[in-house]
Amino acid sequence: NRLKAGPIQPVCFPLALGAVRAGVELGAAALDDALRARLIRRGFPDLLNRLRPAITIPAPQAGDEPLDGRRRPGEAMYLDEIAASMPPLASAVADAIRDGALALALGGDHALSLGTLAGAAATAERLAVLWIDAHGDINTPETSPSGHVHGMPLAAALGRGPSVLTDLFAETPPIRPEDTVMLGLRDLDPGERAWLAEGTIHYATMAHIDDRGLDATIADAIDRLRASGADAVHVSFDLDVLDPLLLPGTGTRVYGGLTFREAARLLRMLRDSDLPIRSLDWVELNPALDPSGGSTAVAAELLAIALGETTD
Ligand code: 6HN
Ligand code: MN
Ligand code: MN
Ligand code: MN
Repeated sequence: NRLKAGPIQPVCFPLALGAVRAGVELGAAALDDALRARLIRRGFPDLLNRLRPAITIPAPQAGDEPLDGRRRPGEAMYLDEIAASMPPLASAVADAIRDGALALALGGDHALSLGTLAGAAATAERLAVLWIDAHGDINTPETSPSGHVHGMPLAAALGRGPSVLTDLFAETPPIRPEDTVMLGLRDLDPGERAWLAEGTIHYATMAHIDDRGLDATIADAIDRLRASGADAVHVSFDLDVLDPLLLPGTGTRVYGGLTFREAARLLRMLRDSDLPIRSLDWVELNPALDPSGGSTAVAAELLAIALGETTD
């Protein structure tokens, strides 16, 4: 489990086209800076020493057109630009993993997981996925209410969606729905609910977490990922899984999310588990939506905990 020990390679990918919302591209550098500043300030030199200098992969920009939410029905906005930007990100992630590091993708919006999942899958025989998010991100252009590609990356990784996205996984071993676990869901679109009702993807909504209890739900998820037989696990952490009262600086806020202590507990359990976690996404921070800076601080503090900062 590379969360706890060994080198960490931050890969910044300042993408906003998947969310179609300006400001989320600022999250990548803000997170890298805030994480390092926190570790210096709080005195965690060992963790700071694990952090390699960040690599920044260029992300496509909107160009002359203003970023806005308009689209034609069935269209996925900026689909070709986003798809074309993913191979360099996938390569950077695969290189970091092959080099023995934790690949830490800092976003940017969640469409970047198209690249990180492709990169992680390329280095594994069988990749399992833990998706921690208020949303399912298993839309296709047909089921998406928004046309925003950040609601589609997991679908494409699992083989559903436009070929320009699913082709990103053409050369990798397939990522299987039965090796996928989702946590924290509370805003699902009709097409996403229909897919989950097929019963193959393992998922826990916030209501399930409340009914079964957080610890038991997390233990179930870890057991499931371990039992999959996968030789590598990718964790994708969408900051909107946190309650918006805690983290308002994200574009698709949904009430009823994780508290700081619940998220810290989840991350400590993952960090201290025996899962072969080799890559991590930390996405959807939009510093422009929280001028107080509090969202960036919360996002950096939880990331530090995920990577082993401890006051135990
Ligand atoms: N994210 N399900 C909504 C959509 O537009 O497809 C929201 C997606 C949010 C995506 O937060 O990564
Ligand atoms: Mn989300
Ligand atoms: Mn199963
Ligand atoms: Mn997401």
